Amino acid sequence: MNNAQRRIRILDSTLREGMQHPGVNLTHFQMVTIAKRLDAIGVDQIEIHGNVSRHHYDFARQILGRQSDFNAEIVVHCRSMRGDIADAISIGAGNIATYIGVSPAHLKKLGRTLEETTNEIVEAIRYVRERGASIRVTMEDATSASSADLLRICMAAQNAGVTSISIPDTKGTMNPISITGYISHLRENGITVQLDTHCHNDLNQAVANSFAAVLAGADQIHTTINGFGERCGIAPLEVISIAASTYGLATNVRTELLTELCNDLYAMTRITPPSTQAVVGRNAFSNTAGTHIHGITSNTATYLGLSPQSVGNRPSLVYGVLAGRRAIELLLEVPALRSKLVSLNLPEISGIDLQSQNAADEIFNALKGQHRNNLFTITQSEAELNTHLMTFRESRGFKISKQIR
Ligand code: HCA
Ligand code: CU
Repeated sequence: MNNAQRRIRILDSTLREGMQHPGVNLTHFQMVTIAKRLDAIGVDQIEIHGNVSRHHYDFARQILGRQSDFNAEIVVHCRSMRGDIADAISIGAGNIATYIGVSPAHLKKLGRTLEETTNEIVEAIRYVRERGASIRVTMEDATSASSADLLRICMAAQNAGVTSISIPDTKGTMNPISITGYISHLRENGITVQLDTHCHNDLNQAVANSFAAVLAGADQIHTTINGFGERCGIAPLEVISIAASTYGLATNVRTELLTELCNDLYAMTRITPPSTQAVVGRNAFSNTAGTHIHGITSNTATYLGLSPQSVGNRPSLVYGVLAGRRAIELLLEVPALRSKLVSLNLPEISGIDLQSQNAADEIFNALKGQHRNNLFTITQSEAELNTHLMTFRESRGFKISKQIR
């Protein structure tokens, strides 16, 4: 499929799903800050809680009072109940998202039949439309219902005038093939309204499932910053947005602002960022093994498939027991890196004359004698690293090959 021109929409739910992440407690000031940053970064919709608590309701009132300051639409998430919907509309909500369980387990929990639930959905749509607002209906636990039941209930919602429908993988048990089956079945059988995908990450498939859903016909992906949310969270904004452009799908997201936004949310919540986090993590662009550093000193395209700069992150070279000779030669032959090495004042290599003929061998042996693999790290901006690599290649008389994209 050629997706070159296809644009997908992003709904960010950090201020709703993300608030359900253990340890995330933000003040109104912090929540407004996040909302503004999400708006500046270019998401299409920002989802918030309705009257789930006094704290959230007061925030909703505050943000809805300033909707004209936002390019993104503000969507208020609430139960499929008149009271909740009325409360949201009374403080200015123009976009309502109601959720109601449609799987056998959820119907049992609510003590309702599928037909009764369908009637409630239709009633909620009518109620919201009469009040001039738009309505998304979330078919909670959709991926545990049968495709046939899901189609029936979505068709009833579409006929009642729903604006969009969310098909969440509430328990995170889908894989790209099974979620494709659900979305394709809806699209092939007359569901034409906007479809949202909201994939939980319990099996680490949230990103893959979100793209599978989009390729099968969904229009909008739900994300949160850092993937925050219930249990293992949902698809992370930072990965979805850069992956979209890597896969040839357009979004409005200014990806170069992602790393800072993700780090700022960690700082606000005092949650420790995992070093392995994709795209924005500390190690997302670090190379450690001698073979890797050898690769990128020849051609950065060998081991870096994304540009750190495109997501606001920085590349780094981590030196330790696995550092190869080439990695050490790079340090010695590029003046800026050599002075960096000197300034580190490492006991492991103290006493080695860096100007001597066999300095590289001596450092190599000294590092090999260690067992740690993070004795020191050279972190650079992408431009600086590229310049260093070029200097190095030139000093060795290499043909200048490709830089980091
Ligand atoms: C919830 C459930 C939900 C809803 C998703 C959506 C889910 O926490 O209320 O509204 O699209 O995962 O099913 O987050
Ligand atoms: Cu969810």
